[in-house]
Amino acid sequence: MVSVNIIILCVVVLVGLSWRVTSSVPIDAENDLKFSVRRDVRIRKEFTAMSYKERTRFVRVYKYVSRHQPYRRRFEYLVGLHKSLFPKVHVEKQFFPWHRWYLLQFENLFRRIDSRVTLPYWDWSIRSQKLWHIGRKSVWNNYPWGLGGNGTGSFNCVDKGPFSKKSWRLAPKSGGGCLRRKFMGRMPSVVAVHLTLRKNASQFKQFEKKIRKFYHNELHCCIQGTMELETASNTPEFLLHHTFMDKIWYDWQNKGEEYRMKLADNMGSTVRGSHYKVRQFMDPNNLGSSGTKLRYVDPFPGYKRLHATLNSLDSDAVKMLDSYDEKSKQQCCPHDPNSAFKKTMEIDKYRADIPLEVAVDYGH
Ligand SMILES: [Cu+2]
Repeated sequence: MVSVNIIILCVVVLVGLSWRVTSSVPIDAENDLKFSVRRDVRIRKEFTAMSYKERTRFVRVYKYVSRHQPYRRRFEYLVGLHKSLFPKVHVEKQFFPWHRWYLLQFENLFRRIDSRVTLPYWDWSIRSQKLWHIGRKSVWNNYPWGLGGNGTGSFNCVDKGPFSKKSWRLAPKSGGGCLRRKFMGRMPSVVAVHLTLRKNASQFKQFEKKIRKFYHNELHCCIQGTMELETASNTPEFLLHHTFMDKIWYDWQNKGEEYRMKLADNMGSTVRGSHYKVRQFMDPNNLGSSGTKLRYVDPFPGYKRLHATLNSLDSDAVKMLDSYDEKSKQQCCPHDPNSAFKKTMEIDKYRADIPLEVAVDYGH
């Protein structure tokens, strides 16, 4: 009789325990332990090459973390960090390593919910002509595996999809309110990215500048809205864009040993906002000296072959393959001081409008 009671007690305790585990971590808790051995290799894939299931998982975890404590506290801290360190981490000596560290912080946070999640990247260069295309497979759609689409109305609020103003909002630190987008322009193609990757180890400065000041800035400007602000890291597209910037650096680093640890500045300085040294976030095979490895999967199987083929042509011939003219004045980021000033005024107007909009739309 005693043993039957013990068995019943054990069953009750076990059921209770398993309920506790699944209820405290609502998404895929059982996989957290099962996949923990893979934690030290971060395989990042191109968003549109991922299955709908994988994409949905990312979107769900992103939304969960940004809305629920205790994860939300960390999420908002990271958003605030990008804002407060903004001028310091968008300079040559910090840009690459700092953002590599920063992306990893988000990834680590998401993996506390589901350890199968890694950050996706968006290779906008392979569809530079159809950047804002809304479709089942595109980044932009209203399915559970999409990031929604363009903003509408006078505030350019995203009003449909997983990040619609009804189902998701920005952190108070970012002014609260809806996610804003106002798509414009287009981006350079994979041919331009190829020419950037061609830069040799002694041309690090040019390589880095091209990515930071052109590719990086340009997409922020072309999406406009929330992506133009210092609180841009409050958007899912920020992660997809920056992970792509990191992937280009990764591809360049993998060209050879002499590329791996290239940085114009000394690598002994601190990765801002962390206790790491810059040199600890250079090597994709040993992030933070923790043994964690970074792996980017190409957007399609022939990607390396494409670059090898382009490599066999001289750069003038390659340039002719790209219809995007870097010297044209049609870029999204304003270059002449007048339009840059106008843009700043516009952004300030956005900022000023935020509290009103929060009050009108959400009632708190
Ligand atoms: Cu940034």
